[in-house]
Amino acid sequence: MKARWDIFCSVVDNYGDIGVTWRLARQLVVEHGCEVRLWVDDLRAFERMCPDIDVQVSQQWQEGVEVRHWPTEWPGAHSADVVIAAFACQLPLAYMDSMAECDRPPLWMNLDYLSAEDWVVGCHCLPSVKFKGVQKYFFFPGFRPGTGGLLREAGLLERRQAFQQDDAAQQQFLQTLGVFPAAGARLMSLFAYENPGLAGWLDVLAADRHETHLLVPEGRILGDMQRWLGVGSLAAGDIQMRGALTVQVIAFVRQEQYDQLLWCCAFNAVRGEDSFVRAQWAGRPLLWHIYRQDEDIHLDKLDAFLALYTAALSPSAKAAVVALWQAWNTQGDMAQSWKMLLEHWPEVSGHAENWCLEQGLQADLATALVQFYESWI
Ligand code: TRH
Repeated sequence: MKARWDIFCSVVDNYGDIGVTWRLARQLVVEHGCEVRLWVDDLRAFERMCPDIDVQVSQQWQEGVEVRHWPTEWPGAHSADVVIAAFACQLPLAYMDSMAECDRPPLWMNLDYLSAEDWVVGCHCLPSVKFKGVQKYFFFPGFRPGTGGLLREAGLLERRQAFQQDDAAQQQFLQTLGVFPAAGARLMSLFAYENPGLAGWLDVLAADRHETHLLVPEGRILGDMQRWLGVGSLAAGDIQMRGALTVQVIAFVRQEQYDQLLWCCAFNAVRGEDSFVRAQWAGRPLLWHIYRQDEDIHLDKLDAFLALYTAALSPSAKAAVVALWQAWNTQGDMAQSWKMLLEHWPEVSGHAENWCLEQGLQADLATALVQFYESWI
């Protein structure tokens, strides 16, 4: 019999919560034959990356996943065999009661935030709290052996490599977005939170000898972009040119298309958690705008990832990557650090592919979850 999984997603803000759980839910269905219900409290955030979502209905099927609206007033449902609370969201009390009433209580896990910090390995799969005898476990994604790994669909890297070797497919895809980069222009994408460091970076891109075509999906960075461009508003379809820099605002695309967008670009600025991972699977140099946390604890996470990511780089290339990422996240000098990065472009590009392939050797997160369940029953 197919194992039944319930995944609970409370959208705190932005798109990472739903981005991760939607990706996981699909993969469990398609690759592991699981029966998955995805409970989401905010279908509008979901609709942005999956426009097929009907925000008016409480139950619908999307790509084999049963999508259930999770309203404030719990509609009632029996416990599944595996229950995932994403990012420490609080399950409805009545649902937890139904977990405890099962003859065979479910495997209950908290799917945690992604971090490269050392302590993650020691905490992965440890028991957490109990509710009426039902044990909850921590499940940590991560970059090192001994963690839950990263979400990666089967064949993803092969599909990505084939696409990157197929110029016509890339051009065709870009055309569907209304993107026609000039021959030889460096295509880049920008997905970030508000960031005062943007102006310094754009200054240096505009003054560069080399042309850059910067694709900006609609979102939180547009205010800073408007200020730098000196325009009153920006919307999908707008194109602005300043020196060697072309800025093009594009609509927020479907989640699958966002992958293709990253694959087309020579450099991707990403943020949060899911786009950060997808940019790594793109095998291209990237810049991470980390999600800000109280007391700057996000900076420890940034350092931990940088230490791991840059370990195989030469000291000067490492310094360039670290300087750029630190500048982007702590309002440092983007112009200077971008120039440093350009000086190490071939090494940093080669490294992005190597890092991706190396990470691709680990079991992916969905498989790791299924294996954990199978060893638990
Ligand atoms: O949107 P994010 O900043 O999300 C989060 C949340 O803030 C969350 O609360 C926090 O915990 C987490 O970051 C660390 O960034 P993220 O994680 O990259 O999620 C964005 C999702 O949106 C991802 O699945 C990719 C998708 N996406 C599209 O589908 N189309 C697009 O055009 C773009 C730009 C993104």
